[in-house]
Amino acid sequence: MIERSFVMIKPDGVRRGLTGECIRRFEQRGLKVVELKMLTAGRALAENHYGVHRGKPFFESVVDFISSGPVVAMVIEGESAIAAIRQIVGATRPLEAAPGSIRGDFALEVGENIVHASDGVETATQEIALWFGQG
Ligand code: DAT
Ligand code: MG
Repeated sequence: MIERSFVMIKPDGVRRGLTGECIRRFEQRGLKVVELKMLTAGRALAENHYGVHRGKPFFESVVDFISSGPVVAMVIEGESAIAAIRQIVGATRPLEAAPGSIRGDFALEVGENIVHASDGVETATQEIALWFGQG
């Protein structure tokens, strides 16, 4: 199935100059970037994006973090894109992320794990609408 995923280089990834490295890995796998923009998310957008985590102890810190500086927001398309991208990104906790994954290669802390990627078809649809609008 050809799928679309919402992918974002988080403020730590942008600050560390890892945007190109991340995009290279997605493209090298055969996936295609179909939308891309750089922006700094406001509080409302950040809270909406992480709405599923509202009430969890780390909610405030992830919202603060994601809105702390510029991010690169993308829609990436391809065969089984959602699972393929999660594989390229690696596990949420960098110490559990396989070497060779983005988080396994470049991150140490769960709070600064470089990239966000949609975790399913429904969340991808919601996140693409949230960040790029319906049109
Ligand atoms: P993922 O980004 O792999 O989809 P998630 O949706 O479970 O992970 O969590 C969203 C982000 O919130 C994650 O990238 C980093 C942060 N986070 C998750 N669990 C955390 C925790 N236990 N402590 C601090 N931050 C956490
Ligand atoms: Mg998630």
